[in-house]
Amino acid sequence: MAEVFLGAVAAVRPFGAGHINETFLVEAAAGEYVVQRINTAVFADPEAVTANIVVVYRHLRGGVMPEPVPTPAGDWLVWDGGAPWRAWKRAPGRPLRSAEASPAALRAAGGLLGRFHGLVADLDPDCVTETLPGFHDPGRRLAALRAVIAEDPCGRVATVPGEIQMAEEAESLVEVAADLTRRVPRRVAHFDAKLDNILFDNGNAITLVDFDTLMAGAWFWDVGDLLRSGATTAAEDEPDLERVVVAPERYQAIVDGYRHGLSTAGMFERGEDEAVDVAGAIVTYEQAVRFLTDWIAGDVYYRIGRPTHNLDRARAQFRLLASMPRP
Ligand code: GN1
Ligand code: MG
Repeated sequence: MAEVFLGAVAAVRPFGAGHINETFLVEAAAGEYVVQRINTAVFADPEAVTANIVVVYRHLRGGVMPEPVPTPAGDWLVWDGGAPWRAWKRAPGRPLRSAEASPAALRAAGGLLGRFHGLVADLDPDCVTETLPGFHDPGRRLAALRAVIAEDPCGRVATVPGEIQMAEEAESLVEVAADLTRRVPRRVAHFDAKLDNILFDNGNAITLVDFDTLMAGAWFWDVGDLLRSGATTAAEDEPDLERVVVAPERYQAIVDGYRHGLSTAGMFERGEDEAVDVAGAIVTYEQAVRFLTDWIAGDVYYRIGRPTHNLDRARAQFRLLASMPRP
């Protein structure tokens, strides 16, 4: 498939750690490329996903985001084996695992996210399509959890009474998120701004990757995802729950970097400043609910690497929530 985009190809290997699409690193005559097979079970309208990416890429005029690569015929997507494929120039740098990221690196990551928001602040949110309706909506996610609990398709509800209780006990975050969502401006946002989606070079955060979820909505989802994934040294799926705790200096480094990045490149409007302080808790809660839902549903959404992967992920996110600053 890579040949359609790039001509002769020297080597192809699996790349990255995404849970949804399949990603490959491709060496071609002109350099290294990232070629991806888009999962249409999740992204039902890959043309719209692509259009969102192209509109934002053109607006940014280079920097912050890798360069999408069309085929020589000018197509962004090529269908093969029933799935759409696309290509990017490989951006320099690599993601840092949370345990490797110093507070200085986290400050840089926050700064990059803030700069990205500043750069898209003047882009009309109606330029991007809502490709995954209701994507960031803890109320909808909690409703989906309750529905799958009622159905219990794999008999797994009995394995997670404590986690279900935690999901219900933190329900107040649903209203906190809904209230903020009503008050803050609608923006262009990344919507998957976890640490894994930031490339570093020599401790500098240089590029954001994984723009499939570019949509219109509140910015706080992005800083919340960065806090969820970077404020602890533990991985998202850490089985040793003792390790899953927010380190205040890491949390603060992200918030400071983000505020600084935004203030140099853009600005906050109504409610956005206040939203930063609860964003980590909101996104951690939403993610915990999503992983728990997928565990009970029988691992139908996220790719898993071990049988209890979604259970481990859900437990880690609920544990993280316990030390995440919140109202
Ligand atoms: C998924 O595929 P990946 O790893 O980029 C998910 C995000 C979650 C993330 C958790 C479309 O992203 O929402 O936050 O896993 N993407 C989608 O790591 O659901
Ligand atoms: Mg993603």
